[in-house]
Amino acid sequence: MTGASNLYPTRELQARDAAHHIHPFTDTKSLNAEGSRIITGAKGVWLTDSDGNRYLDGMAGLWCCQVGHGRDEIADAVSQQMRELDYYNTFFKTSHPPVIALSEKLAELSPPQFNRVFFTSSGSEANDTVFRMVRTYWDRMGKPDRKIIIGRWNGYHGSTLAGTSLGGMKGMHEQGDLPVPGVRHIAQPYWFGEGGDMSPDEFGIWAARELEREIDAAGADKVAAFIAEPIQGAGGVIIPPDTYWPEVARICKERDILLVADEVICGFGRLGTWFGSQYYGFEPDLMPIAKGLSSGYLPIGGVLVSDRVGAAFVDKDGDFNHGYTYSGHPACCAAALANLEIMQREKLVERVADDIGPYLQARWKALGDHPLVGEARMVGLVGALELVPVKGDRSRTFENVGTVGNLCRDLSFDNGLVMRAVRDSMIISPPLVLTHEEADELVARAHKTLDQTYAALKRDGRIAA
Ligand code: PXG
Repeated sequence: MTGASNLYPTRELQARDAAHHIHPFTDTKSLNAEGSRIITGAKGVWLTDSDGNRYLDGMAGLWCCQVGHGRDEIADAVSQQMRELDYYNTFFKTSHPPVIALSEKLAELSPPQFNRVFFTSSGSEANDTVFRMVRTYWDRMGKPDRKIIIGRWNGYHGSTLAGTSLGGMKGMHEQGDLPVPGVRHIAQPYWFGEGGDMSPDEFGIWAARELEREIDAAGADKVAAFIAEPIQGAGGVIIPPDTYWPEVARICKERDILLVADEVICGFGRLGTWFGSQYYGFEPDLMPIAKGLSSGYLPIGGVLVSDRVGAAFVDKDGDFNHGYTYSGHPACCAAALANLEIMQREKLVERVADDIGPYLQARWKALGDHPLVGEARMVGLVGALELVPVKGDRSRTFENVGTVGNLCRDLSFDNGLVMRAVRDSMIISPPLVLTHEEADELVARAHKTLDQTYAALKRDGRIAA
């Protein structure tokens, strides 16, 4: 796979990286021994590394690059904005045209109950905003006892203190003595891994009623909000049974609990709808967003605020003592506007619903016939393959969970396809501009990778020959 030109001295870059750069979510010692992969360019759905190898970017960067890489239109919009107004803040009674235009655009694209947005630079900051906003909401509504926020085990809401706390990643909680007080977690709607003998529909109801049990145990008058991703991304593309979301929505409504849909991954077309909550047909009170908002070209996130919650901040007196230097950064807003313009012009959301979504889903789900795959699932353009030691037996997992996933991920890279491993499942979330030919290529490379992983496991005796 090595290309003809090698403009970049890979080993030297790796050595400098190892000497000075601490990577996120990484065992730095072992990475430095191995050397990082240096990505030097990207166009469309393709990445290039410092040795000239090409990879199909099956993860759209990190679940974010909806419109594909290297779009001049976004680069031009940012460049022009920086020349006109590089930076100014949105504190102290000031605003500027790009933040006004983007606020208006988001009100137009989001469901009718959303007419306002609070900007951040990331999804984590969006969830820190949610944390303070829901508690402040109830204070202002005269119910200061409503403080508990409920999240889910294996949910992901970012890496800041609030994001980590709201998320349910135990390995993250251990580092920093989290969660902060007042956060509780319930079971996730992960039928393949945790559904036992229940049917998916029965399990969906059971998992939703875990919320009911938690709220009622705490006392509804003590609970501020429930936060969840419509489909869990980082947790392993956990697609809930169809019964789950309607039941969660009923439970929150009956008890007057604010419902927060974390749309950082599911938003901006990933499920073939502008927002994941629309795919599942429920109406959240708050929606944290990031990633696909700018396709990752520049960092920007925010919280879409419903009229209900907005009333406590817009119609009542008093500062909301919260904000970031880069809330509504002009260049980031310009990137987001250019990105949304492309998404609308190229009808990318409709394309995921009616064209490339169904096309890739059919081929991805066919990988479920592979002897190594226990389940192949996909909604819109986000999917997972559960790798299992014994096909047909959901109760069996590989020893040393994660090692098979990592092996498969490394082989996938060697085959020129970026898939992400979560435990022993393989994840894809490709750019929404993926063509049919590229989808065929993606599936062919994934298939080859599964064959190689299977053969390696047989050789090692980890799977019956
Ligand atoms: N909410 C959700 C649902 C996310 O997926 C965040 C919040 C935090 O966003 P920021 O912009 O602060 O990263 C995320 C981010 C992975 C991975 O390995 C996933 C995310 C971030 C980094 C790695 O799957 N999701």
